[in-house]
Amino acid sequence: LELESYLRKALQKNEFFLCYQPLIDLDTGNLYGSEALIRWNHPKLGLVSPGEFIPLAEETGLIKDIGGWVLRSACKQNKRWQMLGYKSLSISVNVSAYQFQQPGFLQEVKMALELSGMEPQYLTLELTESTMLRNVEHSIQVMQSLQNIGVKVSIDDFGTGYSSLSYLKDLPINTLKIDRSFINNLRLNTSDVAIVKAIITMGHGLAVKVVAEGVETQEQIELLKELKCHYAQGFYIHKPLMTSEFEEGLSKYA
Ligand code: G
Ligand code: G
Ligand code: NA
Ligand code: MN
Repeated sequence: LELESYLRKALQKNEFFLCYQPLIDLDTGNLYGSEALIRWNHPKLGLVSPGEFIPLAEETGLIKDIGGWVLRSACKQNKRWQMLGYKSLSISVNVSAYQFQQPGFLQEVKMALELSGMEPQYLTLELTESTMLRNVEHSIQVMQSLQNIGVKVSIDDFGTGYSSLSYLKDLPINTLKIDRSFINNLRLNTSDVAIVKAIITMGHGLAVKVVAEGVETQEQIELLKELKCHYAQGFYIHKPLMTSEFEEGLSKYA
């Protein structure tokens, strides 16, 4: 209850900020973009993990405002980086179920794009399988509308939800993001190799991009390259970075 009352005030008190975790293109080694990850710095509690407060924000409906803030902030920041010269830098934003199912969600996305001036093709929205499966018909409609305005849609934590492959062909998506549980222990001679290989092959067949998250070793990178995975993200490449750290990194990729 205390956490909830703190959370209610966090936006107006400016206690949230975003970190950015780089995604690299495995083919070229170039920076593709980043995933925006929310952080909450409370004066008494210190850093509270999103794993703790996002579920609470969902239960209380606060996620609507918080999620809107994340969208607008992430688009604004990415546009700034583009204007520094990194013209094709992309940004991924996590969208939670409650936020995604709101009637005004599409409008909120359009608003974030307008306010930032960022072109839609540089924005990817990450949805989990459980988010989409809450209401498949409605989800497909919203995802289609997003694609109609040029925004990309990614399935986050792919492989951990109710992974029925039957709906995959009907979902308007651009990217599959393989859950880090399959990547963390990925090395030669594990069954994870078979699973990851199958997901990547499926991605190529469906003409969607595949991202591996949770990459923690060079061996994993090599394997993912061999398997023709498009993009990678993980602690081995970079941990989530503060805005200033990300910007310093940018100059090295120039
Ligand atoms: O960054 P970290 O590993 O602590 O994130 C924990 C969880 O919080 C992850 O599942 C991540 O997807 C989620 N998360 C991080 N930032 C956001 C955000 O801006 N919105 C939503 N809905 N979830 C987020
Ligand atoms: O649920 P989602 O995939 O959005 O979670 C993203 C979170 O995963 C980030 O908050 C980040 O802290 C965490 N993460 C990113 N890279 C790695 C990694 O290489 N290993 C582990 N264990 N976690 C990671
Ligand atoms: Na994510
Ligand atoms: Mn994920």
